[in-house]
Amino acid sequence: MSEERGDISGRPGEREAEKAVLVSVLWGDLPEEEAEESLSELRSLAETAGAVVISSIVQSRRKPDSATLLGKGKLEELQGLVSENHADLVIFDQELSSSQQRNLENALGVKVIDRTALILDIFAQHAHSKEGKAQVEMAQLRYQLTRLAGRGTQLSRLGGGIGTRGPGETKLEVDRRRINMRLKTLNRELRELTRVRRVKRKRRQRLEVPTFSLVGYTNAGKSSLLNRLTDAGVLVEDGLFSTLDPTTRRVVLPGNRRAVITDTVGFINHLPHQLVEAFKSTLEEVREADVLLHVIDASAPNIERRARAVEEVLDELGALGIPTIYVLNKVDLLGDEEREDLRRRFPGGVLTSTVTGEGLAELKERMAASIPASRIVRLKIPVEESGLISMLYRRGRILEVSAEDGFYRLLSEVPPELAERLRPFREDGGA
Ligand SMILES: Nc1nc2c(ncn2[C@@H]2O[C@H](COP(=O)(O)OP(=O)(O)OP(=O)(O)O)[C@@H](O)[C@H]2O)c(=O)[nH]1
Ligand SMILES: [Mg+2]
Repeated sequence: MSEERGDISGRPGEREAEKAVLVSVLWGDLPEEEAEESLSELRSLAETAGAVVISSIVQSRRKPDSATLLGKGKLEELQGLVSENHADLVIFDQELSSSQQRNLENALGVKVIDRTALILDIFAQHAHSKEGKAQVEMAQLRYQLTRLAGRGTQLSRLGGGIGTRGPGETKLEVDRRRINMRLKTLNRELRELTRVRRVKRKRRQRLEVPTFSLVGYTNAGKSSLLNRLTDAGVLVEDGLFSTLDPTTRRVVLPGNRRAVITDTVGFINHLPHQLVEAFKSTLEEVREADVLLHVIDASAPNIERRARAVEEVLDELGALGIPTIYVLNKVDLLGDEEREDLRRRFPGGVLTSTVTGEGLAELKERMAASIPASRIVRLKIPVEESGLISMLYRRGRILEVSAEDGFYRLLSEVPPELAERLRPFREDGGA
């Protein structure tokens, strides 16, 4: 993470990184390992948002305290930690109701946010396109609306920073009437942007270029993979949610098969549903793909659980039935035994590394094999149709060519959709 990113505060002049204490309250029978992993993920999220994590507290209870989530003793411990370390903010791994948040802020005298607000904040900082910004702002405002009751004064008393920042340099709206007005405007803007995106996609679909969509947990290496398979030059970063805006690039697969690959926003456990809702238009790209490349960070802990989290979001998007290639990435970080184990657990997967280039050729082969096979056609094309000839060179493979009185005779391997378009010129009956 760069110095600059750590400094973004949403308020000019405010340069100090915020000091945060993390809190996780467990109840029911959540496995300890899962809770620990969740807390370490919360730490990465907090750091991505620009905070410095100074301490964390875990409490197991039979059931959560309805007023403050934490029990009385732990709350006192937390008060101590906050005042000793001059913490600026407390981040809960579990969702807080607005009254719990208010009670906690009153007891602690600092800003208190939950995991959802933290993720929304990161999205707000990483949104660049007009569409991305509108989507994030919409998600944030919807989240604000559900917890506005009596919190307006707190927000201003406890200052700005993480949890109060909107996309760009604006501070989040806290007034219900103004939020509703803003939501109307955003809705209108997003509808128009969705329309434009659909038109573009339709154009691609008319050309019948097969589409691959990169999906996966955040930080799995989706953008790195896009960069290695094409020359996209998409931002790659060791932080969470670096990519929000979808990027689509052309790729040439073995056999000279043309396709496009789309990179998009990554997923995470407990991805705020407001975000999935607001990003529906961006995520339509995923639903419309012919094949999904599910990228998995094979060096991460508990990859099955992460894969499941991704599949839950895919399900929500109606994209679960799309043929999928599992891409087990970052294998440069694994030993031989771990690789073997991985092959057993994901029998159909391709092991890759965007660092060493391992597995990328195999992945391209697999991608080519996953789209409809090309056809061999015999053609007789008038020499004036030079456009067609050059298209054949671009999109297919010429196996034989000869010229005779004003015609070219060709034997060519072409993708199925092109075979269809060449029907009038075919000498093999066009079957
Ligand atoms: N060791 C290793 N690191 C990798 C590999 N691929 C990507 N990375 C690193 O993993 C981090 C995340 O890579 P990205 O390509 O930004 O991941 P992403 O899935 O696009 O992440 P988001 O857009 O944030 O969801 C970066 O620090 C990359 O350098 C790999 O094959 N091996
Ligand atoms: Mg990315």
